[in-house]
Amino acid sequence: RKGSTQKYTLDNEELVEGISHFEDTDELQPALEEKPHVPFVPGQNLNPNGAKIFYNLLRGRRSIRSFSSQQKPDLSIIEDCIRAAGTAPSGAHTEPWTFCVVESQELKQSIREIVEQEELINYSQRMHPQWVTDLRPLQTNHVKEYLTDAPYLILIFKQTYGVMDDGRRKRHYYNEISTSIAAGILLCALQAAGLSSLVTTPLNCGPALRSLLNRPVNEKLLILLPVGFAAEGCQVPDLERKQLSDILVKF
Ligand code: IYR
Repeated sequence: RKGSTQKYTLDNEELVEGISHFEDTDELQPALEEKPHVPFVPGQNLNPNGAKIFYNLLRGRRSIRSFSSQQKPDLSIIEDCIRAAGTAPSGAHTEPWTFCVVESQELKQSIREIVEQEELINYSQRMHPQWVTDLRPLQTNHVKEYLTDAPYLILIFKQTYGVMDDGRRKRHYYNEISTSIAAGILLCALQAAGLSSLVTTPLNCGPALRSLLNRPVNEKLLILLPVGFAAEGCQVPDLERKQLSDILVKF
């Protein structure tokens, strides 16, 4: 029965006050169709320096907040990056992600209005004073010019469940971590394509942005990612990254 309390469940199965989204029927269906197993073909890129080359690419990535509104990469490049993101592993291969690419200036303006309205309240009321203090080095505030300057906004939604052809809901295991991994691969692909981005998670804006884009209720906004080229004179904080010895523990 829909609405019954589930005994056995995972953290991320979207329980609303103990009420499951899923029908409690006897009928079980595999998330993945029965498929034959085939021999694994390892990647052909056997360059032992591959990881060093990859690191050298990624160490140059910076989050930027000042985008050129003049220069616009081809949409096909964005598509290639999202294709790469879609190779991410996911719980039971449910691929629980949707990437919305916005290039309409009008929509970007509407998104900016929604975000700035909430961010004004976030900065002045919702965020702990320590949080606002911690952000000072980043020189951020509620004004988000990048939302209308960046040529593309990619809104990454996690699908909290899927909907099958017959209308029944399908469990999307680990949908948040799966979509986050896909987002990480997207950042790498954008960097490889010479593009810059800014990972943002606008507090309290998810439902309004989801409605604006006419996305279904099973989709929850995870990341709003402006993408493009840095504006001339774009500055970034002079940050350093942790050393390998600070992040690696060997046993
Ligand atoms: N979402 C707000 C505040 C903010 C929070 C964190 I944590 C940052 O690393 C940066 C900003 C904003 O986008 O301004």
